[in-house]
Amino acid sequence: MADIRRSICPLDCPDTCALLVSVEAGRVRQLRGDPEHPVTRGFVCEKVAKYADRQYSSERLLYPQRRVGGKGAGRFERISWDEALDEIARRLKSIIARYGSEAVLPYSYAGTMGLIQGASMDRRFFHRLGASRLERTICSAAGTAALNMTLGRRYGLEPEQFRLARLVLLWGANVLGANVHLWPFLVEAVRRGAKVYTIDPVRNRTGQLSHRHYFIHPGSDAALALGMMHVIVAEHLHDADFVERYTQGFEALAKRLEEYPPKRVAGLTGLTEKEIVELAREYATTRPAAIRLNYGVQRSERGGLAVRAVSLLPALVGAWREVGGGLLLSTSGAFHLNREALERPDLERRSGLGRSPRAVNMVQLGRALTELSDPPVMALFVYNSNPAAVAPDQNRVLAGLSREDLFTVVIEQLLTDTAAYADIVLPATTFLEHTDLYAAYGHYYLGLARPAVPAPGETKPNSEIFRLLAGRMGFDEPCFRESDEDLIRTALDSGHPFLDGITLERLEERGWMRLRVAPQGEPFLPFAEGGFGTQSGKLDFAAETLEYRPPSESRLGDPDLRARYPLELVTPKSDAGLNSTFGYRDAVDRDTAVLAMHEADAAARGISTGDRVRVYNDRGAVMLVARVGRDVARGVVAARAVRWPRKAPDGRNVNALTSDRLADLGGGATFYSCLVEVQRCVE
Ligand SMILES: Nc1nc2c(c(=O)[nH]1)N[C@H]1C(S)=C(S)[C@@H](COP(=O)(O)OP(=O)(O)OC[C@H]3O[C@@H](n4cnc5c(=O)[nH]c(N)nc54)[C@H](O)[C@@H]3O)O[C@H]1N2
Ligand SMILES: Nc1nc2c(c(=O)[nH]1)N[C@H]1C(S)=C(S)[C@@H](COP(=O)(O)OP(=O)(O)OC[C@H]3O[C@@H](n4cnc5c(=O)[nH]c(N)nc54)[C@H](O)[C@@H]3O)O[C@H]1N2
Ligand SMILES: [Mo]
Repeated sequence: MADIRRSICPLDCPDTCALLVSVEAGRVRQLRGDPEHPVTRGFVCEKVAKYADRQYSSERLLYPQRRVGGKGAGRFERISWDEALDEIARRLKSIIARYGSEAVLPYSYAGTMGLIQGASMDRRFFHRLGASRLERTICSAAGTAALNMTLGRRYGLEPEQFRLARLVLLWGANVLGANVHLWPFLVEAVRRGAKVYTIDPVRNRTGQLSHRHYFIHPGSDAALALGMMHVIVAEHLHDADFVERYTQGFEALAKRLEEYPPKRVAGLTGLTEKEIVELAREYATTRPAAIRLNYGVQRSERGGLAVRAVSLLPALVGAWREVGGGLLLSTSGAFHLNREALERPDLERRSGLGRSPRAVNMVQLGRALTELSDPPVMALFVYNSNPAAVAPDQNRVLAGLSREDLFTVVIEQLLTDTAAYADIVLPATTFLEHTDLYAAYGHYYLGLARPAVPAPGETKPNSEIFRLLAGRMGFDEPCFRESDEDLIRTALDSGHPFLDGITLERLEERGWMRLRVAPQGEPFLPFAEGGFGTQSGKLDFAAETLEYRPPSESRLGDPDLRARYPLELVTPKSDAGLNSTFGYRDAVDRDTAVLAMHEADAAARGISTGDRVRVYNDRGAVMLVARVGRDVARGVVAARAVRWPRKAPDGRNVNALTSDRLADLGGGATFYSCLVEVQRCVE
């Protein structure tokens, strides 16, 4: 008989599902969605339904190992935990003695969204050590900075309310692929008569199923939003009352908008003048109107401005007033957990460095490993991330990871491309084997998960590994002895009203609870009456910052570059995977091997569907298989991310092409501002 255990999906996805896990004889059999959870609603995506394949994969790391072959060769010998921890402590101490503590660089991202295994003991450890600080910018930094500037708070429209919208703009949002639990609410809205439009350089499944699809030039979203605002203000379709009460800077905005007439915006975005005018009118006059903005729009050189400009729209038309109106990019700002107490940045003072350590932007890992001096990075500590696959400018990253004098520790579940470069590999538990607390960024439910099955082999949770390392390094502060339960209580103890009544014990009952964002059963309307998180409490249009220029790597960018590399490459996520987490799946392998091309661009290069093509620029090259059609506009090519490099023909994925240039805000990544040329391979 199977036991049913509750869990929470740890993946970096807006849906953060509540799961029911059936366990038989100590093994996970099946994962299902919790039918009671208002957003999960009883179903999970295919990759998570099949998570047992990952859990029990032959690639699973079960013991600590030490490198015996060359860097990257992936040849290891089994060692004991004591040997591994002793060797790490010895190497760290000698590197710190010679180069100083900033020669140590942690590298982690969102392999798990759990706070305990993602941002607690590990952060304490590196703060206490005085390691270089990692700026965790690879995903959402530009958009985060932009939302903080405009709304002042990362709150958004609740997913459950989309069912009441009459118009939904899916703006850089592949809902079916990367946020599938929003889909049923859209289906409900459509049944009630709503229209759904997609704005995306790629027409994926979501675009195919929408009422209208707008092929927008990559990185030009700010121009479209400004163009829509131009029409709205020129035709007096804005909500003058909302603007008057809850915003500032409207006069200057109106002046700025004169620079964005539909004709100019058509040239910048690829939409026609008529489309821009009609979209603006429909958006301003349909109530409630919802925008699902996703992070695809901000992975560009103008990504910060794009999110700023789009997030002004609902305030301009007063969409925040209604249930079912407004915008959703992230809800994460509502999880007012006590992160400071979890991460303890104050421990830096005890590191002996005498100041705050330098910051290293994770987008520029390749540069950090190959160019930083004073001190150079001599020890790299990777966990919850797979930079050999996911970081841009892959050739530089791999050159850095190949350095014989770099001491690399990787804590992993599977032998990833990054782990293959490690000197020491430590085996980590999965979410089904450890305890964690989960905030979300696509809804307002906080989750708690206990192990569903025992940890296999000698795997350990990250929190335990950093506790052990702290001991080896002689850190005797009591905070390094706190249990995972202590850490959860610490996180919940922030005093914020949204966490009122939410305790570890109450979370244990069902595994999840709604934040107290509104009284029970009532919708949360974050900005219906203003209440923006800015200093003045008003949304500031800040017109002086609303100046759009095309990205340098785009069809309207640097003329020399676009002459050599005339095609704009976007590399959005694969429906079958989650970044590189499911890189072992054949479905991911197939999906990420394809380059979508417009038929005119293909014809000009003598390329047909099924041809092997070489995609290249100054940074590198990858081999893909062409799929010719009309899924992308002319001038754009698209390949899904993120393939395991070692599964690709020459050990490189699309990140061999992407740039480590930073976005206009927040130091964010610019994966989707990337010019390339494509050529047919002669076999
Ligand atoms: N199945 C699956 N789900 C996932 C992930 C995954 O890898 N697979 N990844 C997770 C992660 S890490 C994140 S951050 C979230 C959010 O993930 P998102 O950032 O929303 O996902 P992407 O697919 O990268 O981008 C969304 C859409 O934006 C489009 N896009 C690209 N450039 C532009 C542009 O300049 N303008 C406009 N308008 N659109 C553009 C892409 O073609 C894509 O359809 O999803 C999560 N969910
Ligand atoms: N070309 C291109 N590149 C991209 C993107 C893109 O759209 N296009 N998207 C970017 C985005 S949005 C993001 S968020 C990044 C994602 O980058 P990452 O956060 O690095 O995501 P993953 O590739 O999924 O790698 C997560 C790793 O963490 C491991 N892991 C999971 N749980 C645990 C745990 O509990 N302990 C330990 N020790 N390890 C664990 C998994 O096994 C996995 O190998 O990629 C970025 N790269
Ligand atoms: Mo992400």
